[in-house]
Amino acid sequence: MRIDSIVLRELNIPLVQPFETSFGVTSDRRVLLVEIKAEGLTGWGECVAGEHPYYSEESIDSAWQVTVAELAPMLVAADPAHGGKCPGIFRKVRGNRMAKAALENSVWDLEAQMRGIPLAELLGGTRETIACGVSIGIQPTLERQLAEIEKELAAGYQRIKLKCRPGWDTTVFEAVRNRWPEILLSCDANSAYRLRDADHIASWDSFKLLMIEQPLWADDFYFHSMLQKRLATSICLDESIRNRRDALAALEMESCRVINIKVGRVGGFSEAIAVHNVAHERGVPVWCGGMLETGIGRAHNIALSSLENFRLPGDVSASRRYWKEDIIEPEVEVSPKGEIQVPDSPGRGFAVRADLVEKLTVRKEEVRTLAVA
Ligand code: OSB
Ligand code: MG
Repeated sequence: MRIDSIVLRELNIPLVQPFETSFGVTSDRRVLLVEIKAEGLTGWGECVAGEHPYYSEESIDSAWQVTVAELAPMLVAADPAHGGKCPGIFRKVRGNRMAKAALENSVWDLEAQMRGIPLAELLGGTRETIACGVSIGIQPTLERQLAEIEKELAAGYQRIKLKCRPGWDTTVFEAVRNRWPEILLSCDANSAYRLRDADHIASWDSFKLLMIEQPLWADDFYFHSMLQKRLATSICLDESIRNRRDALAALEMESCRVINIKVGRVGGFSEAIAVHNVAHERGVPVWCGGMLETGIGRAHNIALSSLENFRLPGDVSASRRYWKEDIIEPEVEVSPKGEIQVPDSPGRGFAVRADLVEKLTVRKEEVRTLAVA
């Protein structure tokens, strides 16, 4: 495809409510969007890097820099025919996976439009609906935590994930299990524990959690494998899995029994599909993680979640949980059964509200192609 321009934008948007994890609180999102114009069409991508390099090494500022200086010029020069070509095009640049994913995903988005097929179909997805869960941030009080869960269960969500850390764990799980003995319940520590906490973590087996997400270091497989041996509950890895090889290593070492796939964390749709496939071949379920995305990243997550091995409810929730007004139309809605309909129209299936995007933009930069004589 002949790329005419790549536009980067930073949008500032307040979350409907602050989101607290073991690594900090987010109240206002700084979102990096990329817009690729080619052959009269526009592909969109969202860079899921955070405001700070806390979840991973990347931040939206590092992603902006590497996109403008390295990745966007490489993409323009390569003239990609297919989203799957992007990992090869970007290979010289180490890491920076969230920056790469925003561009690669825009190319897939464009390609689906060019072919006139849904993005989900282009990715190889088969599901017509996807199962949804919610990730609930650490709350100021236990009462508030219970009230949040009650609200999300009433909305139909199929799985509740609680953010936890030392001091906000056992008491909370116990109160939740007493009130709701049967719900699908999981927790996510975002690396807040150490192997010396193994007995403490093993005591959660009595709560019948669906999984414990990323209890130990963000770059670890080995100690997770030691911990997994001491637990009845499955470990799910998030931060540790950067690519297909990591997934393979983690499964070979039995560091986890479930994998959270975030398309930004693994560098784009190609690698996300590869992680999905390697887990599928080994009978290990995956689910789609979230990074407090706007509608663009959310639409891409929905398409990805339509692949067969996304067998557990994801952190792909309704627009209204995050934003007063989302930047796509229609907004993402979750049915009373806790499902999202996978769009069957061409491309991402959600229109981008250009006026609103423009209004929320605080920084913009265009990478233009050199006119070829
Ligand atoms: O670890 O899954 C995580 C949000 C930001 C950074 C890391 C994580 C999360 C979430 C939120 O859990 C998921 C969502 O988008 O609702
Ligand atoms: Mg996580």
